[in-house]
Amino acid sequence: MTGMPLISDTQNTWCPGCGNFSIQHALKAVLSTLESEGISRDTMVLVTGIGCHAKMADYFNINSFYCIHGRTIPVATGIKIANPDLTVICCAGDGDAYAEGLDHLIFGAKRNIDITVIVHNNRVYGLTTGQYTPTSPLGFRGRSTPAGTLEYPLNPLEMMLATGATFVGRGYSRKIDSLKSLIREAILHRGFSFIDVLQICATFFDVHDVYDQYVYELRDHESASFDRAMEKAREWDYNNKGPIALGAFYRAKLPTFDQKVTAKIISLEGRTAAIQRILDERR
Ligand SMILES: Cc1ncc(C[n+]2csc(CCOP(=O)(O)OP(=O)(O)O)c2C)c(N)n1
Ligand code: SF4
Ligand SMILES: [Mg+2]
Repeated sequence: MTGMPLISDTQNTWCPGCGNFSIQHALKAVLSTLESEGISRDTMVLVTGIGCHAKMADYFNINSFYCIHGRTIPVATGIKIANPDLTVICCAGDGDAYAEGLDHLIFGAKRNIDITVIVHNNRVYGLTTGQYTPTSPLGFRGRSTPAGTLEYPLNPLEMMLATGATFVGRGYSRKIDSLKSLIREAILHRGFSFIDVLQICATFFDVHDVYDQYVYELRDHESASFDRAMEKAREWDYNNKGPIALGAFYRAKLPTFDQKVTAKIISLEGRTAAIQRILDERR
């Protein structure tokens, strides 16, 4: 695929004004820069869930795995362990990552597997036309909750910090420059990197006026401190209006799961020999 445009010619079916366009644009810019810096496109893999966000797999000319709902992380984990040289990126939805696939998200963070998870958090099930998700605010009126939800939302940043993610950030689909820097840093981070992107769903949950009013960029923040990161993560509860910090909340360097697996369980030489044996048996 090297040499082809990064964006495929597949017909794009996102609604006009959808925040997915911005995330696509930011990811494209980052991948293109990484390619020009020597990371071959052949070593990049994009794993997506199911939902509007998941069409990223169709819209990029890159190795991709369009998996079932909520399962980006186990698939990405398998890919990374099978070939630790790959750069593995997941684009998941909020329904995908925080509902259907929540257990996988937690275990990905707990293991510190070296993958990047970008959650297109539009706080709604977009593809299935507007049901509430774990990050929809209390009282959200959607297709499945016409009288409003009765539940408080999850705070995904707090959860990711608590479960062991070594890079935790938040972006916003209308702040593309900071989103680009965040995505780049997350991809280059060794370990489980997680970005919650506040993504506008123009059709079912367009709260850009609220976000535009409350977002601000983190400055002079001690991102090496777990306690400071948790404090910042708790500043906004995904429900009430309040200051919404954007940027890298937490950065830590710890051994990764894939390093431990290759060091202790299957040596790279053993893996190559095993792959060769399987190939020989099939001939
Ligand atoms: C196991 C399973 N459960 C439910 C569905 C139906 N389904 C498809 S997309 C979707 C919601 C997607 O929401 P989200 O992950 O937030 O993505 P978005 O469309 O908002 O990008 C659901 C429930 C499915 N395809 N598979
Ligand atoms: S339904 Fe929402 S998330 Fe899906 S394409 Fe339309 S605007 Fe985007
Ligand atoms: Mg969604």
